[in-house]
Amino acid sequence: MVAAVLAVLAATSCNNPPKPYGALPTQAQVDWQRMEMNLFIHFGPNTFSGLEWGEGSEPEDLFQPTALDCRQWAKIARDAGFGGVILTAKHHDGFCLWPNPESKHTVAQSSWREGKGDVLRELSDACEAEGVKFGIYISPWDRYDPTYGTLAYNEVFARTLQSALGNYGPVFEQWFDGANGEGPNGKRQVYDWPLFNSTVATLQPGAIIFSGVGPGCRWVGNERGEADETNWATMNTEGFTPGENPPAKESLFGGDEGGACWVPAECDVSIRPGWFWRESENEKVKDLQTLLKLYYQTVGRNAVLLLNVPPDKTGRIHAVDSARLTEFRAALNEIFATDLALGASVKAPSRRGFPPKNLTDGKMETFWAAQDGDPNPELTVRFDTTVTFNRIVLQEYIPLGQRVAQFRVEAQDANGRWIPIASGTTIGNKRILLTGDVTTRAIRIMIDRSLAPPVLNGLSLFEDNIYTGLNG
Ligand code: FUL
Repeated sequence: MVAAVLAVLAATSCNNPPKPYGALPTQAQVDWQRMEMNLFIHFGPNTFSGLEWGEGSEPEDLFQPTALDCRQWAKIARDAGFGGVILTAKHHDGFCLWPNPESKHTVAQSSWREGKGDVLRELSDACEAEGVKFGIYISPWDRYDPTYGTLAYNEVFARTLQSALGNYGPVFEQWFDGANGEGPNGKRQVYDWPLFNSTVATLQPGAIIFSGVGPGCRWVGNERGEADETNWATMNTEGFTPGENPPAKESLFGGDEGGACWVPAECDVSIRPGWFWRESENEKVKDLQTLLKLYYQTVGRNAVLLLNVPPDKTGRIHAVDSARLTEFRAALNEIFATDLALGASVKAPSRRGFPPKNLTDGKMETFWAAQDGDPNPELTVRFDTTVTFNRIVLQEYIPLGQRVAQFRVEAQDANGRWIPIASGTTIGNKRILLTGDVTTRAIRIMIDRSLAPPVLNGLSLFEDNIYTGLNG
């Protein structure tokens, strides 16, 4: 006990801790961002019809997975390093993958397992067994529900949320799709977002709510798996609503500097051309180089990657996709196996009782903080021997807010001269800079602009011999 208290004091060594700056994350948002990657599962009648957007008129019997295996999905997610799985419990066609008492268009009306099947149950059990988190996508747009386009639908939808969020254990993320077309009677719906969000918050207070404006995390504004190089977790959401009245594309892509709310970006992208499985796309599963590129331009740019890997008609993830994820994990393990900066000596003239060596100790909860009022702090890292690297990873201690707006990195050559090797704008939870091979005994980081004294908790260097692209 005493040892634990001493360890915490040593970790923060805080007689004078830095003050938080601006909008701040909740603990759930910090935990969510540090998960880095989640698996998206698009599964439902479209898996069997080949459509991307089902019409709502599909017979319930169309849904006939022959060997549903949610345990396989959860295991694949865990083995590939995805912290959570998010399932399309109801897509735009309205078909519910659980027996939702609010609807007559669900697994309960299907002959599949004689109406006794429940994919949400199987997946939540599987996630618990495999140690990954369980998340739910529910489309507000519904092309089946007869009340769609009337006030009554908002109540039906809130009760649908209750049924999905109230009966299957903890949910780490609730995904609200922004698509909003016409219902079966040709009408559109004005959604009651305050009702929907408060329903989620009441039933699952820890759940991160995804939508075009959060409040938990925001859509990045594209479906190609890319966040902007300048990416703030903060955004001004006032006056905007999900779907219909979105913030500007640039705000979704890169956040707003000094924005009033903490709504980090999530990048949803499919491993295949479509969101749902199709035989014809088995040959078009993204290759390893593309997956690595996605990783660098999402996780490496202060965002979370939500990679869609849709199961096939059997209800299992196809061998092509699972093999690709195995390759992806092996590559990431290899690239990030050896942190060449781990334990390196760091000097920073500017500090406030938080030693700069906290940057290279490999821990998330220890940090270096620049002195108040120091606009351009500088850090110098020296290595015992020459190191060769081509990836620089910087991390801000986000529980205290996001601050850094511009920085440069230089390396010392054999003659002692400092040579520019990289520059960037925002850092946030994680920024990975891609460089050519750099061989040196020292680097320095100059922070040229920061909204408040910088607080960094990570500086790592790696040598990636697998990804051949330059974009990151
Ligand atoms: C979009 C939907 O229309 C697509 O079908 C898919 O679910 C994607 C993740 O979101 O808005």
